Amino acid sequence: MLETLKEKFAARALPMAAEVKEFVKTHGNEVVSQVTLAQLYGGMKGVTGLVTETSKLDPEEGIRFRGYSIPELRDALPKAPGGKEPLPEGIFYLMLIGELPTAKDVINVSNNLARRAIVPKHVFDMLESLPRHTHPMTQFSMAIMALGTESVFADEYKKGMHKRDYWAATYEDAMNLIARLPRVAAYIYRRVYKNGEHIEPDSKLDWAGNFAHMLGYDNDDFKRLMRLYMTIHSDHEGGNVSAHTNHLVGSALSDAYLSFSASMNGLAGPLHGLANQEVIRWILRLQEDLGGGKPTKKQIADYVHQTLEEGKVIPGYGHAVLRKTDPRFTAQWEFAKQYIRNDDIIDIVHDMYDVVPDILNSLGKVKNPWPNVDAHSGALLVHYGMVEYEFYTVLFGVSRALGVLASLIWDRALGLAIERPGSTTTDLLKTRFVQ
Ligand code: CMX
Repeated sequence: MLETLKEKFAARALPMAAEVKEFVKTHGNEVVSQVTLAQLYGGMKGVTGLVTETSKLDPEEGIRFRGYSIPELRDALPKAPGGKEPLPEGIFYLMLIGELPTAKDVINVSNNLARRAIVPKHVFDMLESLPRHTHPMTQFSMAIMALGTESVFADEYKKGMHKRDYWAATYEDAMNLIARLPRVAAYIYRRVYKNGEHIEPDSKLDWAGNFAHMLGYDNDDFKRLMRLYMTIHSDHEGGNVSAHTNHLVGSALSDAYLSFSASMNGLAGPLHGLANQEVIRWILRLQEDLGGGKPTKKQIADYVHQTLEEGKVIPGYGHAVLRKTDPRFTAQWEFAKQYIRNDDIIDIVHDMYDVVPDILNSLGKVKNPWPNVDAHSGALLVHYGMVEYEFYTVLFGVSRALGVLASLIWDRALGLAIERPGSTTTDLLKTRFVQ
């Protein structure tokens, strides 16, 4: 009989939980990382303070999911029939199980998600009660909270579940949530921008293909883009704001809906996921200021200087960990090369790559002058007609669910403790270090 995903996970994670317990018992006093005073004030960057099994970020090379880089995964993960881009169900399987899936494994995940994809009516009713101009990320986060009425974990906890069963209830919540998010996100998009003309799901399509369909973009290239987009945005190790928030809130045994909604509130910040809308807003304003058309590199450089003089950041550039061009940026550039010709906004994104890093370097303080994932994604969406940039972070959020919810299941299986770092005060630090 075919092993289900849940059984496969249990077969892998439960023995590992026992190993980890032993590992901590034997090596618990080893020092992993030290903290300087500057790091206390500087967002703890460079301090290894978390365990996240699903992916690991290297500052020079970028993200690896269970050891596989993005170019390797574009090759190795199963594709939709006739397609060239990986199916995101595959990266979810990889992050959860730790091994590359077969095509059959991916179909099983796809079918499993399709069966779970029913969104209760009260979620749509709640969305309808909000003003249409409510930011899509706020609507998204609130809809996730409304979906929480269905939490298996909260229900079982109330009934007195044993802690060895936490992971299984979290698995159910995570799968239900991943299954339902595209429907909720598409509903928000169609409600806000398409006169509430909603599109029924097509359960024969894969998870990302169906998402594209419900958004109202049925052409094959957009479906390809969604598969790539949902794959590359899914995870970025554990310390970024959305992943860390999900883990932190989840560590209090808040269910997956509470944790993931909190995670999305972090993603909605302009220094994190909202940067994808800010990039397009920045480019559109530049075009508008110049009276339309394509700016020269000199005009782009002038606008970059002006933005910096106004005390703002250049969205899509820089990173807290990466020190090279983000491979997620490169994957999108390659997609553009493969599928798109003659597009002004994409040309501007590419021209910015020639202009921005030197200017940021010249400031002498920016640690990474290179583009991140958000520098490119909006331009691809605009190309296919999705110009409503305030929606972009919702797409990022749907994808991010794959990584952070796979991690939450692992957190529960490994029995990770409530997170509670210590804090201190400036006075105490001064007393200690200033003579
Ligand atoms: N434009 C202008 N200044 C920048 C900059 C940028 N793109 N990136 C960094 N800097 C500045 C910082 O604001 C900081 O200035 P102050 O010392 O005056 O406060 C200085 O350079 C040092 O910052 P850093 O150590 O290089 O960067 P951080 O780790 O503090 O911040 C990040 C990282 C991503 C928040 C920052 O690079 C930034 O604001 N980028 C623009 C927003 C963006 O694209 N965010 C998306 C990141 C990817 C994602 O999470 O989705």
